[in-house]
Amino acid sequence: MTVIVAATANSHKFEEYKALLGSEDVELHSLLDYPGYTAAPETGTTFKENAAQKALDACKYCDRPTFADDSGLEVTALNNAPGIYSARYGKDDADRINRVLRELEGKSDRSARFVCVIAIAINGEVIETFEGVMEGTIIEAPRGENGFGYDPIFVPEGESRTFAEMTQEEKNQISHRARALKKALEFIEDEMSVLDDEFDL
Ligand code: ITT
Repeated sequence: MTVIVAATANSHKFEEYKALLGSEDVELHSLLDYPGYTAAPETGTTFKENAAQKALDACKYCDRPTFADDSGLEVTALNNAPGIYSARYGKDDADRINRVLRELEGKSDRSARFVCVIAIAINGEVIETFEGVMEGTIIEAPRGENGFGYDPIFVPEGESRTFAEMTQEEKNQISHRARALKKALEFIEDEMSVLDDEFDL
């Protein structure tokens, strides 16, 4: 069975990937399986740059096909903040959520989107990146216990519940992460024979 590394130390992301990839013929490791590895600080200016850097660094260290996820929440009325700074917007999830709600006070446009970019690296090379987006709305106060991060204040388009009020399975049907992964899997399926020849997977 092929071992693939999900270059994330975020256990919530990893759980979502495990569920999404459950039927694929792969054994999924996360960075928590490589305790000697410390991810470098994120210095990119886009999700794509950060995802590529995370995938490349981890691929070189783990010597396995690797993918990384850089993701975050873009709020239209906040000039798309917190964006790539989503994980660094406060000291913990509650603090980050409160900051977004505070900054949105008095603003009528509450539209937002979650963005996820997945980068795939094989043999010390970034092969491709894939973006998934889920549009939605920021509500006035958090609702729900599931998920992680900004899920309790985000209602995806066409839904009345927040991501945190949905089961993981329901979130995984429509999330930015699932959308990016679907594109990545389609690419791998289309290019598998080329990748296999080139990289001897
Ligand atoms: P890794 O870099 O180790 O993967 P991280 O949490 O630092 O973990 P990012 O730099 O990509 O990852 O930051 C993503 C942040 O964006 C995450 O910590 C949440 O605050 C937010 N976020 C991303 N996807 C989310 C989701 O599905 N639901 C809620 N919040 C999410």
